[in-house]
Amino acid sequence: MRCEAIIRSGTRQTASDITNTGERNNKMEDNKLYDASQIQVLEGLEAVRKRPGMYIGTTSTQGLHHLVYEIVDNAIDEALAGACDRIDVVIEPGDIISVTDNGRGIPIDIQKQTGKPALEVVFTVLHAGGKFGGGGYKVAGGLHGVGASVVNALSEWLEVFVHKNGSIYHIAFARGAIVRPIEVVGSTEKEGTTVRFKPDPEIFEELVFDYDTLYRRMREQAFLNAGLNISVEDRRPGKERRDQMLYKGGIREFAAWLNTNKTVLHEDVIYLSGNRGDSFAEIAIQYNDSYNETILSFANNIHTSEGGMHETGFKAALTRVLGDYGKKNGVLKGEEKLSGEDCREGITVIISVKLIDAQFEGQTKTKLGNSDIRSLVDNIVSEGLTDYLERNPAVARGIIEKAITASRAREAARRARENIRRKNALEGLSLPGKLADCNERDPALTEIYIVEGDSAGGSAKQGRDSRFQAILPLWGKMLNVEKARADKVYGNEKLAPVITALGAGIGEDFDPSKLRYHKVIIMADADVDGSHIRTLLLTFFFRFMRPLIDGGYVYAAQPPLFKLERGKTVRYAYSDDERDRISAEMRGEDGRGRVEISRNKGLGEMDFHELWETTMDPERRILKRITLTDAIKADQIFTILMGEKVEPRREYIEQNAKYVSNLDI
Ligand code: TSJ
Repeated sequence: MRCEAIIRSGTRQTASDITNTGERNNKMEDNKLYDASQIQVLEGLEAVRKRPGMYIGTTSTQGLHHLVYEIVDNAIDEALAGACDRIDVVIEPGDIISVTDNGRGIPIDIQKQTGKPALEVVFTVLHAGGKFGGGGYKVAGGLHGVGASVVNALSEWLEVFVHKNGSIYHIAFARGAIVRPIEVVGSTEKEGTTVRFKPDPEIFEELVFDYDTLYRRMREQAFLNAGLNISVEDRRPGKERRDQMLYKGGIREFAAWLNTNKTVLHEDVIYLSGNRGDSFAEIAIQYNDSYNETILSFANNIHTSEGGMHETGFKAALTRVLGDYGKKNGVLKGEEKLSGEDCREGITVIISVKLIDAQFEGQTKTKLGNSDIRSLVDNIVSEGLTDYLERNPAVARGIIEKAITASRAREAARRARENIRRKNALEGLSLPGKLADCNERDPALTEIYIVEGDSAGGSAKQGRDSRFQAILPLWGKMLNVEKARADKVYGNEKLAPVITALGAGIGEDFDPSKLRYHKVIIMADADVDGSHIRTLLLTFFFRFMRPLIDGGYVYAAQPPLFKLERGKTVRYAYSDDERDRISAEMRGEDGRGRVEISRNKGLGEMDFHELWETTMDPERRILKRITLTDAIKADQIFTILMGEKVEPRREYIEQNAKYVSNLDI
């Protein structure tokens, strides 16, 4: 497949050579021709080795994995042509990759234009990616649309076995140059292609493949290509693993899989598809009862994370279809209207389009620019979804009611925000009663400790430096943010004081320049309850005050794990290692006597002096800055812990039983 394009660019090179060398049939001239193109080949691949970044983006671990995608994409092209139905990817010992398909085998016959076997041309002629002619859809080959020759140029060695016409053909290269020309090495009844390669340590900073990275990518490709059997196997010693993926339902199964652990509004995944000319689009939709929207879109099997015309067409049609349905069936009253966001609350959608000549735009070239795809997807969804809703009134009612509830909740949230704004304007900022504020007014110099429990709150208030440290104790019932819409969050007795104390608003209104403190420190015990409150706050910040996390304003205080006493000397340790080191130090002072070591019982049981010394004094404390990754992790744990599904919760607790001793949920 890919070699059609390669051969075509080879044609172009040869054509100019022909004008230079004159008569084509002359044997000597033919050799010259061969030499000339050979030189071009080497120059081409040398360019790849000189500037690998231009061809694969980066020589980091990401670039390393990109090599595998390039090869696999070629095998997927064969599957798209209907000529193969299985692809096996193996990480061999020594981080060698092998990719095998059961397609027709790369052609080995001599190309008239180049005088070389197609198999050789595929791996030695650098071709520009992107435009592929001929029948069928061509994957534009990962991020940059370049092919097998680039992988070859960047491999210490690469070899290919082609099973075809009853024979096994073999060819081998080193850093892009042929070291063994094509020869028959055996006989076979099968057909297919195997490519084995070892990435070049002269090029890549990192040579170790990550199984999960490859596995996830291959799983995605298996979802996108219904009926294609893909396996991934790790044969490195100690890492042995194998996964086999085959999704007969394709993107229907993709959508359902994304909704695992969620409560779905309708079991049946809505599947719509259609084509116009050479373009094909398919859409799979399944709503769940959450408030999140998950839209994954693809063009020619490439994830378009910046969206583009296919997503735009989908969103416009969805909003229109649900609005029309609501009006027609009298569920939308009077002036009531559904916004696009209302219609997408709780939706999980996969949009996959295949087209010739895909235009990738945007910052990371992951935004589909072909405008005719917008109307194609819009038409498919307009007609197909309207029809589906007519035929499935129960599903239709579930979806439309969810959108209407979303619309009303959004309106209520807007009013609640207005109220807070108006109240603040009238009364000035009325701070929560339990907040012990600091004296300093410059937010850049101040910090707020958010503390669970009144007793720890009391010690913190006594122990703090009130010039720049504020304390906010939390009390009241935990709110399940997973199940709560914005309007509930504003009024929640546990979270409302946090919102007012921080002073920067919430949701769309959140404005970090209004923050009253530039350090927001969560202080909780190192036990299960502590981790619960940390998870709650991080999830809350993640969902409703995202810039707070992105801006690096959030920290976790680290109370010491151990207290070490010897006579009148008291010291604290924050890790096992530190405990052992300090204990040895304390013993070493006069060689005799015991060091009393106690596990720290909790914030509430430290007196204010201890709390200041160990956890609050900027000179001595340890603060952990919370990153987006921490917050995402918290959010996922939260979904599992607070969501309605019992099974994933049980699984999570079982898996983490060794860390969590008395989880009470
Ligand atoms: F990337 C690659 F080129 F190295 C590569 C190509 C890697 C792997 C694993 C598979 C392939 C590949 C190419 N599998 N199958 C093909 N098929 C062809 O190249 C092919 C076969 C037959 C015909 C035909 O017209 O008969 C045409 C083509 C393009």
